[in-house]
Amino acid sequence: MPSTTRTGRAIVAAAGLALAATTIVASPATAATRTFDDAAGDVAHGVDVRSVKVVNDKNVRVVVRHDDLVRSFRSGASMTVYLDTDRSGPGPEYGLAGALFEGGDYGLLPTVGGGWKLSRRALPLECSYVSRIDYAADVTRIRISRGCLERPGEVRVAVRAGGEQPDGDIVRDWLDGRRVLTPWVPRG
Ligand SMILES: [Ca+2]
Ligand SMILES: [Ca+2]
Repeated sequence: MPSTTRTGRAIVAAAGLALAATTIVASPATAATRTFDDAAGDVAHGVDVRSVKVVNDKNVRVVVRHDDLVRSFRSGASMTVYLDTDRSGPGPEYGLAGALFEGGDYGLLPTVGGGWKLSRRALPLECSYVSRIDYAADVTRIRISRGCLERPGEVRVAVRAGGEQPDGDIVRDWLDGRRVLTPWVPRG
């Protein structure tokens, strides 16, 4: 019967779409959201990056999941989220750098010299941004108003987390690899 055939095709097509979405995007929500996974346990420190979600919408939001964040400064945990907002300029244009222990400071800084070095001095950015740490969920949530970033279209990020082990060794965990930027995330 024709109606059965149509239904069958529709189901096959839907299954194919669902499979493709699962393969390419870990958490499909809107076109403006992408999630990127990183290896678990590649550094022996709670700051270990597990995944990074980028939301390019009303604000630019970056949600980083870690293995285990703790309040104590002894973790030495820190993170820099580099933001590439302009294809025509080399490397990322901004970096949000901060400590991931309780009471730690953070700041959004422009990059200098080809993208990976942060300016020592913050520009007087007349915009709002915030970085919040959830120690129970082991998540860092960053929200940056578009005005801070000269109202970009698409954006992409690179993430570097670091920490100090009890013996004093410093470890680093880049999302994917050193200075590796994610694919571009379109404006939603
Ligand atoms: Ca990792
Ligand atoms: Ca750039």
